[in-house]
Amino acid sequence: MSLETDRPAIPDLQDKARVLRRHIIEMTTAAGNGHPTSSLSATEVVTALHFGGFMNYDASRPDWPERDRFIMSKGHAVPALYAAMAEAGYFPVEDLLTLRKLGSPLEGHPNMRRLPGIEASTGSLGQGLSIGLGQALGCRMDGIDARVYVVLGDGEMGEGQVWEAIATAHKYQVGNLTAIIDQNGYQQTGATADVLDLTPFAPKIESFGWHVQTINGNEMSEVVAALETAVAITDRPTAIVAETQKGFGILPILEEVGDTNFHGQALPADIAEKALAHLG
Ligand SMILES: Cc1ncc(C[n+]2csc(CCOP(=O)(O)OP(=O)(O)O)c2C)c(N)n1
Ligand SMILES: [Mg+2]
Repeated sequence: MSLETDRPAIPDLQDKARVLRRHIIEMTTAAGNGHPTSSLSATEVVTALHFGGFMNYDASRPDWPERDRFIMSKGHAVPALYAAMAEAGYFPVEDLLTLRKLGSPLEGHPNMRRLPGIEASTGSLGQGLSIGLGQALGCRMDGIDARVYVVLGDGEMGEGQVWEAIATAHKYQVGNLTAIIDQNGYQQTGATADVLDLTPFAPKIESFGWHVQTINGNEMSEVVAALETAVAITDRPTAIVAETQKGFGILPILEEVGDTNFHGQALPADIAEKALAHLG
């Protein structure tokens, strides 16, 4: 998928996001483990990047030097990425159901040594933006015109290393790096506001010299518009603060269950069935 002239219509991207959401629920429920709600909040962003004509990649050549890079820094949300990779043709869609199974390269957190197309092994939060910064600088040094996209969690933003990367990206005026913060309001143990409230993110990141936009990250048209703005900026790093909802797409089901964070657990089979029916 490449070239912005190929950009699909918003309803088509919304349909693709629904396909990814179904995969996310099915694979985590089959695994009996995983982070469906963390994956669901980031689904519009992952969908727009992979299928909206933003990322230039070739699934048959995962190591193609000219490719754009995607890093899921909040590595536990990798089911969203696996779903996109399967739909993009990196591996068969049926393999999604091997998530977290012994021997499968679809580990609970992304492993670049085992699954071609994974750009960084993440899961220990806070490291992905530094890795992405290194890759963006590497591309620049090699004369490769590629962009690096990094998705971070709002809880993850409490890691000091993220802010070191933000400062350093400004120092080198890294214009081919885009960070997307999935501000879903929760982290592992509760509301991000209660654990460590760093909102609003935009003025803080802006003060480091970045270009920052704040959007509704579950509204596909806003995600596409923000990415269009970001890719047009090449003289400094860009961030998109994506205000999202954890578990977006199946919120009424989570409300019924009585847990709208529902962190780090798969939906039991009967609830997953309801969630899939709700998604349509
Ligand atoms: C360095 C580190 N500390 C703690 C954890 C455990 N952990 C896994 S997910 C998570 C919450 C992350 O919250 P957020 O970044 O907001 O992501 P969300 O699940 O809300 O998308 C934590 C603390 C970890 N993976 N890495
Ligand atoms: Mg969060």
